[in-house]
Amino acid sequence: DLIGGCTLCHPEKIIWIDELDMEDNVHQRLSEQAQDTMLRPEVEWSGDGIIAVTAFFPAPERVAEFDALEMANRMGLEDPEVIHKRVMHPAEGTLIEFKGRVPFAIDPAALTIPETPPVLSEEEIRAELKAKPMKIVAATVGEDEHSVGMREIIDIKHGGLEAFGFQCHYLGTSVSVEKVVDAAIEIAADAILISTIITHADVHILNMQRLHNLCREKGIRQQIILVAGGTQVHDEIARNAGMDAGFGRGTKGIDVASFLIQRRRELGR
Ligand code: B12
Repeated sequence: DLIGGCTLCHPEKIIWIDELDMEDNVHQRLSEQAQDTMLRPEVEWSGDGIIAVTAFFPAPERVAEFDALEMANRMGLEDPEVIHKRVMHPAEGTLIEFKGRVPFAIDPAALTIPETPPVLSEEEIRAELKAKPMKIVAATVGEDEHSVGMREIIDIKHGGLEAFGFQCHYLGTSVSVEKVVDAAIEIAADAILISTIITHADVHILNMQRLHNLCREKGIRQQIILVAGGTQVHDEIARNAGMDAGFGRGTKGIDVASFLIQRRRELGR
């Protein structure tokens, strides 16, 4: 702390370079912004309202460029401009980045922001599992070969459930829902975790419903915690499809571990 804190912690230490334009300069913009509680995106300067969009067009460079500008107009962006273009393989098309200003600002105070689910500390999870172990059965279901996400959630090397002391039985990829339920019954699992990434014909929803219904038919639904995850899965659609919870992109092992522990407490086990 030789310099007494950085300019991120103490912005008053920043010495702004004076600009020549009396109407449009850093001081002017910052003082205007200080009064403003509305939120705008930014690209060039603080709260300038500009967004940058990346889009791929299956078209040659020039067509893609003008297509992007037309799209920006129809999106209601002001002063649209293409800022980057890259022809991929000519048979594929062109990657375009464009920017433009959104003609509105959002009042953050008027937003409805749901609470983030509580995350327990690693120590608390480990201690609870040591006192009362928990077994889970996991698989990617149906014809789903996307195993990376599921492995991230359970593997010890990714800080997954194994790292906290959960006993994980990973059955592999493209496993039928029936097989998953049978395995859970065989080892008296506390929870079933399925990964369902592909969404063609809403197969991810059908997989979740099938799991819930099968557990009911086999008489284990009351005792078992059902969790689904995947790129297009989120908590609401998973609960509507009969799961106890659903997890999407960016989920970490500790999020799922926290949920499982808290759900078991709620169930009074
Ligand atoms: C790698 C990949 C593949 C690899 C998979 C290899 C493997 N062993 O996993 C291969 C080449 C096999 C493949 C094949 C196909 N793929 Co693919 N694939 C991908 C890709 C590029 C990355 C997926 C990935 O690993 N992400 C990284 C992980 C960490 O993220 P994640 O999967 O989202 O997982 C996180 C969360 O979702 C969540 N989560 C996931 N599962 C679970 C489970 C639980 C219980 C919990 C709690 C949380 C959780 O936590 C994870 C960690 O944060 C995606 C595109 C993308 N960027 O997502 C397409 C993608 C998923 N594939 C897609 C498609 C269409 C296919 C094919 C059908 C293509 C084809 N026509 O043949 C085939 C299907 C094959 C099959 N039978 O499954 C589409 C799916 C579209 C859709 N919504 O249905 C995607 C989105 C690409 C696209 N934009 O079109 N694919």
